[in-house]
This record gives sequence, structure tokens and C-alpha cells, in this order.
Amino acid sequence: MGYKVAVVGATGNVGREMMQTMFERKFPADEVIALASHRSVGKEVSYGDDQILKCQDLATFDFKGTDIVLSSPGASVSAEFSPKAAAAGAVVVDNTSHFRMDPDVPLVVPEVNPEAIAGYKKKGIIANPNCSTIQMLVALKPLHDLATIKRVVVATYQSVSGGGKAAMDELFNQTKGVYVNQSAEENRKVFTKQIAFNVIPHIDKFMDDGMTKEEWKMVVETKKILDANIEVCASCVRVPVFIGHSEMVNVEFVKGISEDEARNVLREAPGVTVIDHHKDGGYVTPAECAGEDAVFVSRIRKDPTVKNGLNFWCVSDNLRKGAALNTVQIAEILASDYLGK
Ligand code: 11C
Repeated sequence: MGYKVAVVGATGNVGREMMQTMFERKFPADEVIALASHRSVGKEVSYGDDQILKCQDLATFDFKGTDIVLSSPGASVSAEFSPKAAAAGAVVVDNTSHFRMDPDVPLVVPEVNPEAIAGYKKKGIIANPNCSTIQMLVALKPLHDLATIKRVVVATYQSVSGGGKAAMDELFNQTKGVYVNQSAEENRKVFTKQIAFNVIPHIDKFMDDGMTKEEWKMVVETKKILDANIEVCASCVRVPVFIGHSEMVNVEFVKGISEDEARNVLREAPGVTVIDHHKDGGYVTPAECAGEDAVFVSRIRKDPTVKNGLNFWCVSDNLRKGAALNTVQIAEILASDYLGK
């Protein structure tokens, strides 16, 4: 017997990717239910190659009998419906920012802290981290095990798909508009500045100290998932790329670590693919990672300005490992190790 799984936010970028990922990885589901807001009721979404699911209304759906909920609507929608689903007996894997820092909700990257999944029993909710945190931690975990990380300085180059479908449309329309003499302003709704042919040093809202919430998430989520002693300084930037977040990561370790040691341990690490030839084109870019599962690591090199420093570049499909795949991987462990159907 398999599981009854509901996908909340089924019409969104991540919801669609979740269903695709579940199908590709043969998730043991007997029934998959697509849930969305009232205005999307009846809208069709595909599950696998040949199944079409009609969206049902999240607001009136009875979660009783549902085993697992994969949730990726807005944070405020999740705040309301994830506890309702958990109260009805389902285990929710929630991809929004709402529950991540709740001490009674585990925050999980399966390659880093799969054991934390056991904590779902407290509230019936497991949180999926932010995409930019996930890919960084998949790469940092094996390095931390080897040489203990003290401090990380990271600059991100994040694709517009992280902002949803409307953000992707905005990049498309502004780019097209340039060739027909339209001002970017005419096609600007989601971003605070022009995104086509531009970069924007601002993702999510501003906090009191001048940090953005996206940057704060990288700081606090790293501490919760990997090690509370690691200091993170993040600068998050939106770039005119449709899919794939990139990060330039500078790491300072407690112990010495050579480039080769880092490269070897990363080569063996789950979820990581190292492509690192120190020559033209010997690195991965976001255009090559869309649709792929791995976190790609390139440009591994010493930082000669500190005692034990290393730099690397990492790229991953933010909708897959950064969201849908990580969520489905959590659900797979939950199903095989905890729910036992
Ligand atoms: C972005 N990282 O690229 C965001 C998207 O906290 O789950 C995911 C926001 C979140 O815009």
C-alpha cells in the first residue's frame, strides 16, 4: 500500500516541479491530490507523462486520511493550512519560510541532517530550507566534517524563478521590450528595479539592520541545520537568469585544508558534482544546471589572505534541489523510515 499525498500550491513553479520530481523518483503514492487557491480550482496540472490532475480548493479540502502534504504556497497560506493538515493527521513538508526557525519544527537537508526528520513528531511539520541555503550546505557539509568551518562569506546570483512565475514573466517581457523600445517600467510589477540587463542587490524584505531577509535566512538556517558556531555573512543578488542560483563562497576553516583534499571530499559527497578544470569553460553555469538534481561545485581554490581559507563556486537548479527535490527527498525518508506503510 502506498501513500495519499496532497500538493499544496500545485499550480506554482515549485508545486509543479514537486509533482514532476515525485513521478520521476517513483514516490510510493497511491493517490496524488493537487490543491490550490479558490481561483485555480479546476485548473489542470500534470502528474507524470500522462496523468492530468484537476486542482481542488485548499480552503475546503478535508486533510483527514492524507498521509503526507508537500506544501509550497505563500508563507501566510502555509501558516494557516499546514497546522490544519497536521492536526488532521498528515505530516507536512513545508517549503515556505514560515516554520523554519520554529524550534519544534525540524529544518532538513537530507545530505546534511537527515536525522532531524525524527523531530516531525512534535508538530507534524518538517520545514524545507531556503533554496540558497540548501545548495550551499550540501557543498559545505563534507568540508565542515573535514576541517571545521569557522566563517563563510557568500555572494549569491539568484535566478528570477525564485520569485515565482510572475517574476519569470517580468524578465521575459522586459527583455523582449528592449527590442521594441518599451521602457522596463512598463513591464515592472514584481521587482523594485529593472531586472532585464541588470542586477538587483535585494531579495525579500529589508530588516532593521540593513540586511535583507534572504541574507538573514542564509545566516540562521546554516546555524540551525549545520552548526550553530558557523558565522555567515551573505549578500544576495537577483540576476537576469531564469533558472539556477549561483553562489561564490569563501570559507575559513579551523584546521588546514588543501585544494585537493577539498576536491576529493566533495567528489565523494552525496548530491555534489565537481566540475573544476582550471581553464576556460571548466566550470558550471546556471544555463547548464536547469533540470539537474546535483549541486555543482567549480572553481575550488585557496584563499591566500587568511590562514585556512578556500573559495568555491556552486550552482544548482533552485526549483529542484533548492525546493522540490529537497522536499521530495525528505518525504522519501519520512515514508521509508518513519511512516512505514
Ligand atoms: C528567491 N530564495 O530566490 C528565494 C525563493 O524563503 O522559501 C524562496 C523563498 C523562501 O527569491
